[in-house]
Formats: sequence, structure tokens, C-alpha cells
Amino acid sequence: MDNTNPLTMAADEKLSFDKFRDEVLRDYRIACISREASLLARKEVLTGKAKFGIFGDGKEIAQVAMAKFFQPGDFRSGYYRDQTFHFAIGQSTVEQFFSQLYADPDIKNDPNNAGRQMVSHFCTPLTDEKGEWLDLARRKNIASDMAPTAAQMPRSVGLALASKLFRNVESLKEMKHLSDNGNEVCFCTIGDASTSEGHFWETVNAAGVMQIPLAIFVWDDGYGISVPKKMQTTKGSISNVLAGFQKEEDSNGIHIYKVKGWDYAGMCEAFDEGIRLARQYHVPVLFHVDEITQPQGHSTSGSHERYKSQDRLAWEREWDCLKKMREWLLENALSSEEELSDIERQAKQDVKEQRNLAWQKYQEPIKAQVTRSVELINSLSDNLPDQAAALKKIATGLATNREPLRRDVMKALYDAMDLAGDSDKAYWTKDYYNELLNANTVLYDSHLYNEGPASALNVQEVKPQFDQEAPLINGYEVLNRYFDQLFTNNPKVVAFGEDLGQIGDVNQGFSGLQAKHGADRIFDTGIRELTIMGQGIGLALRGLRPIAEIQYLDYLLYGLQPLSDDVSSLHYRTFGQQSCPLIVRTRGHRLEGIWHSGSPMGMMIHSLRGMYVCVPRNMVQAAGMYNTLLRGNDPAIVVECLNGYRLKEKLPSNLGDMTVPLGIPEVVREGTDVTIVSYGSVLRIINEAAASLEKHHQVSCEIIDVQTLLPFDINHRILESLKKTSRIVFVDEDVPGGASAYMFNKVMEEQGGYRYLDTAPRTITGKAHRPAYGSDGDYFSKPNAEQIEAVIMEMMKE
Ligand SMILES: Cc1ncc(C[n+]2csc(CCOP(=O)(O)OP(=O)(O)O)c2C)c(N)n1
Ligand SMILES: [Mg+2]
Repeated sequence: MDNTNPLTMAADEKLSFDKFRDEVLRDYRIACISREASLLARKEVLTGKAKFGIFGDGKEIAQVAMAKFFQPGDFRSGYYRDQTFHFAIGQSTVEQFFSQLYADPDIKNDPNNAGRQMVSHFCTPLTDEKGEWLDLARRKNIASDMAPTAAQMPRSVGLALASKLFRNVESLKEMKHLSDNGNEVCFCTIGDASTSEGHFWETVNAAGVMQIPLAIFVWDDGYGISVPKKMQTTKGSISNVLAGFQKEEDSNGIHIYKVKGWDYAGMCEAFDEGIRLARQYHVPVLFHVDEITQPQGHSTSGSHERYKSQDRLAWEREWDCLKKMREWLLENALSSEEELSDIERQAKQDVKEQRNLAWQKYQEPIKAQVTRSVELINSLSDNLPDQAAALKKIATGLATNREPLRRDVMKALYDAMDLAGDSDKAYWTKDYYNELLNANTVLYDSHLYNEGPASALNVQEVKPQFDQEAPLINGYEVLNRYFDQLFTNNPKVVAFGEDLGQIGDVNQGFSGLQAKHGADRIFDTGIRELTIMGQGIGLALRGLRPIAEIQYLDYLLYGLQPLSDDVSSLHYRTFGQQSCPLIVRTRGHRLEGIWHSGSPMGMMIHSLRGMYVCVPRNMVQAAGMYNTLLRGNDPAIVVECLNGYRLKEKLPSNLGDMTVPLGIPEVVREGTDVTIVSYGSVLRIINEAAASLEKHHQVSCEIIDVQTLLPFDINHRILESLKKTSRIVFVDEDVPGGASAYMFNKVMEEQGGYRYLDTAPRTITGKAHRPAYGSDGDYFSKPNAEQIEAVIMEMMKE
């Protein structure tokens, strides 16, 4: 095309200038709208319409700049300051932002959290209703925000690493809906003070080592609530102190940029270059966005005048990013005073309108409940003259409540029913109360796990089959053959952990498999349990099926925070819109010494509601559990028996197809006198005790392996056994009051087991201290066969 004609060139230039001007003004408009939203939202909290507010004022310009480079397929893993970014990429409206503020539980009004999270916590759906992954490569994706500082860091490793795998692994290349040749960047935001967390350092180091497309934006407003950065960061500057991570021509590392949070043009330039490097070459980048302000202070919980000096407050007013961008627009003749004032005025008005709309939508269903309840209670008062005055008072109280909540409605209905006692006049009131109870259960108590087709609970049992000639091999060899088949048949599975790649894990479950299936699918990691978990989370969110290893169960504590805060709450807090099908593989219960024999099952089941907790007693059972879990979308942890890898097991012929159903116990020995409920390694000791009791005392034990602690015996199989034996003992290796108390509670209270007891139920557990080293240390720290026999003999005499 001939474009040397000066007239055409001038027209082109004008066109591109107009386009540029429009884009810049659009950014300014969004920034103004976002600021107004922060100002008005704070007022809503202070006047009592909402409970808490935390906003992105002061960070607007940085975020409109950042949004320019966020493309379909990219992920953001950030924190609670990023509302402007979400407005700018079109992910959220101001109305939805206010719906969040009011905790509106209607997913249509708050599509991010259905009212379950505080304001400024965002997410986009990753799966459809059937649990199928959406077309993520063509969507702008937000990993659900969290409040714990730096909690967004670990998973950002996996979100970025996924791009590398999609680019490098041949069998993943056809999954076009999940990735476009690994061109996706993970945008990760964090506050200056939160970089003090170990999460930050582990993430930066892992990204530098692995060379993944991770772009970290540090919003540096100089404070973490009241604590200034000189008390948070060595040298008071995150970019200075990170200098050693700088990537050189012949090294790995990260690219570090320092920019100013009010300098729109400077940020656009740096972000453009940095994101390009990340996208194209998979190099991590970090933008230290300094000189950011907090016009309204940290949150609605306090005022920053308490801890910022007058000088600092004056500096923040002067260097407010909106003010600076305004000056820049005028200096560069991109706009006029009049036009900008117009934008600002319009922003105020828009935000007010959207606020009103959100409030109206939030109140509508509650008002309807109030109207119906008042009608019912009034009609009850007409029918119950003795209670009429008290009932009228309840109705009036509810009717005159200016900002009623759902709980006010429930309380009024309950109080009215209570006054009506057994009277059948209260039939409709009770009926309505129950209707609301059910509706509120859906709003507030649903989606902890997948409930539809993606639930692993739908997986039916396929028992292991054994050929006549089935070989007897070591437990680890069973797993090794299992993983080999799995990696051959399922391209989405990847596995990683300390010593898992080259040597095939410390117990050889993966021995030889890296050479066969490739170092992009089976690989070593640094010693960094926290980000190994995060790596798994991110890969799972992007549609892969990671098996992330914690080398020994005792080291789970290092990786527990993301599992508890992020993984376990994810499906619940997103109202089922995001799933994290991560499998954590680990080994524990019983070997040697304080840090290689732990069985902290109580800690796990209490902190990991939202995950499945599988406790196989052998490796065939473990393989069946992996098969089951891989058919669902929920996360799980599998605790293999540390002392089971060298025990002989028969090799099933259907390793790849057999499944162990979750929440279905297995009776491993039938008996009539006492039910012993347990799981994992200690079952072998219980078997010994049961054999001895039978032989020497003719006591017949029924042994039940629960197989999974979460879920626990969904069909109440244990109760059936208890009905027969009338005696029950719960045995495990956890501390007293740990998982044994959980099992006890499940059977006694939930299953109503107390009704079938002839003697007091018992628990036999490990000691309260950590297990001592050596065979005697084990014997006296963990349940032993003699102790189990003695307890059961005592029960038989009662
Ligand atoms: C693990 C954890 N500890 C403490 C808090 C309470 N808290 C919330 S925000 C915050 C300060 C964070 O400061 P910074 O990272 O600089 O982000 P900013 O709020 O300044 O943008 C603290 C201590 C928390 N949310 N999580
Ligand atoms: Mg800060």
C-alpha cells in the first residue's frame, strides 16, 4: 500500500492521536469513577449500611495502566486493592462492587462471591455448571481473591508455570481452550508490607529459578496498616533489596522495574516492555510501583491520621495519582479543564446511581420476606388472642426495621412460632420459616464441594481384580506401575516435588518415569513446600491435574496455609464458580523419630474442610483413590503409609480402572464382640491384636477401615457393625482428642451410635507428645498391640 502521500499520513496521524487521546481519557474516567466508588463506599460503612470497607483509592492510575496489558487468557492473582483494574478490564461494574459491599448473597448481583467475601474480592468463573473447564484462553481470568496478606503469591507460581507447560508439552498443545501456546501471563499484585511475608520470597525465588511468565506488581504506599516500610523491608525499598535477583544476559532471574504510581506514561512504558518479555520469553518481571498514596487510609477500621505525620499527609495530597494525571493531561494538551471537570462530575453521578441500584436490588428480596412475615404474624395474632399483644409487637418491630436483614426475619418468625407453641394456627408461619431456612442454607451453606457431575462422590467402586498368577510385589512397585499407566493415559496429569523427578521420589513411586514421560511432566522442585502447594493450585486452576508432593506428612505444616485458606475455601467462597482439583500426595503415620512419624490427622481434617482426606492402608488402595479423585474436580490429600512401601502386595490386573469410593468404609475383618474403627498404618497392629484376642480369649473383633476421613462413612456402615457388637473403640496414631475424637463424634452423635452401646466407647491414640526415635520410642509413643488387647479385654469385662 502506498502511504507516502502526505495527506494520508496526516490523516493517519490525526486518527492515531484521536485514538490515543480517547484511550487516555477513558482511563482517566475509569480512575475517577473508581475513586468516587471508594469515597462513597466508605460512607456506606460509616453510616452502617455495610460492615467493612477496604478500597483501591490511590492506586487507580497504576491499575488502569496495568489493565492495558492484560489480555484474554491471562490470569490475575492479587489482593484487595484492585477494584480499578477490574473496572478497567470490564470484569466488574460499580453496581456489582456495591453489591459486594452490602454482602448481597444473590449471585446475579454479586457474581464474584455471592456475598460470601468482603468488598474488593474478585473472581471469574473457571468451570461451567457441569464442572467442565471454560474457554479460559479467550477469557480474562481472575483467581479468587483472599484476605490473608501474600496468600495470592504461592498459587501465582502455578498459574504462570502452566503457560510453560502448555508451550512445552506436546500432548497439551491441542488443548486450545486452556492456552494459546503458553502466551498467558500471570499478573500478581501485592502490597509493599506484604512482601515481608515468606510467601513473597519463596515465590520470587521459584519464579527466578523456573523462568515462568509471572509479573509481580508491588503497590508501594509505604505502609502496612500503620507500620512503615522502613520497618518492613531491608533498605526500605523492595526493588533495591531484590537487586541480586536481576536477570543477566547469561543467567536466570527476574527483570526488575521501578516506576512511580502517579506517572501514567512512565508506567505504561515499563509495563509494556516487561509484560512483553514475560509473554514472549517466559521471564518473570517485578514492577516496584512506588510513591503510591492512600487518600482514605487503610480501611474503614481506622484513620491514618493516627500514624501518618502531617508532612506525609500533605505529600499524599500533593502526589495523588488522579491529580497528577490531570496535570499531565492538561500539560500535554490532551484535554481541557472543562472536559475533565465534566468527566469528574459525571463520575460522581454514575457512581451514585449504581450505588442506589445495588442497594435496591439487595433490599428487594428481604423487604418481600418482611412483608410476608409481618402478614403471617399479624394473622397469627388475630387467631391467638392470648398472645396477640406480644405477636403484634414482633410484627411491628420487624415492619419498622429500616434496614432489615435476613436474620431479623428469621428471628421474628421464630419468636412468633415460639409464642404460638403447639397451636396448629401457626402452620403457615412454620411452613414459611422452613422455606426460608432452606433458601438461606443454599445462600450461605452450599458449594463446599462440587455437588454435580464433577463430584468424586459419584464414582462407583470398581474392585481390584487379581489374576491367578498375580505377582506379589513391593508397595512402591505397585505405585510405580500405577503412575506409569496414569501418565500414559492422562495427558493432563503432572507430578512434582522434592526429589520426585530425577530419582523418582524418596520411595521410588516415580522411579524411571521422568525418563519415560518427560521432565516437563514429572519434575523436581526446590525445598519449598508452600510454593509446591501453590504451584499445584495454579496448575489446577488452569485445567491441569497436578499431583503435588509433600515429601513427609510432618512437613505439611509448611504448605498448610494455602491448602487451608485458598484450596479448601475456594469452591465455597466462589459459590462453586472455581474448582481446584489438586491432589496432594504425601506419606506419614509411622517410621522413625519426631519428624518422620507424624500423624496429625486432626490438624488436617479441621483445617481442610473443602478437601478430601484419604488414608489408604496400602498402595493398591492408594492407587484406587487416585483414580477416583482424578474423575472429580475437588481437591484432596492422600496420606500413603510411610512404612508400607516395602511390604508385599498383590498386583491387580485393573490398576488403571479400579476405584475406591470416598466415604465408604471397608470391613477388613468380620467379628461379633467389638467394633474397631481405624485407618492407615495402625491397622496392621490392630490385626495382630485381633488375632491374639481371638486365639487366646475367643474375643471376636470386627475391624473397619474408614478409608477416608473427609468424607466420613456417608452410609453409616459403622453403625451397622455397632448394632451387632454393642462395643466400639476408635484407634489411630494422632494425639488424644485428634482424629479419633472426630470419628467418635461422627459415630456417636451424627450416626446416633450411643443408642447401641453396652459398654463405654473408647479411643486409643498416640501420646500427646511427638513420637520418640527408635523401635522402643515408637512402641511407647504410638498405639501398640498389647495396649489394644488390654483395652478390649477391659471392655469385655464391663
Ligand atoms: C496473614 C495476615 N496478617 C495480617 C493481616 C491484617 N492485615 C490486613 S492488610 C494488612 C497490611 C497490608 O499492607 P500492604 O501489604 O502494604 O498492603 P496495603 O493494604 O498497604 O495496600 C494487614 C497487616 C492479614 N490480612 N493477613
Ligand atoms: Mg502498603
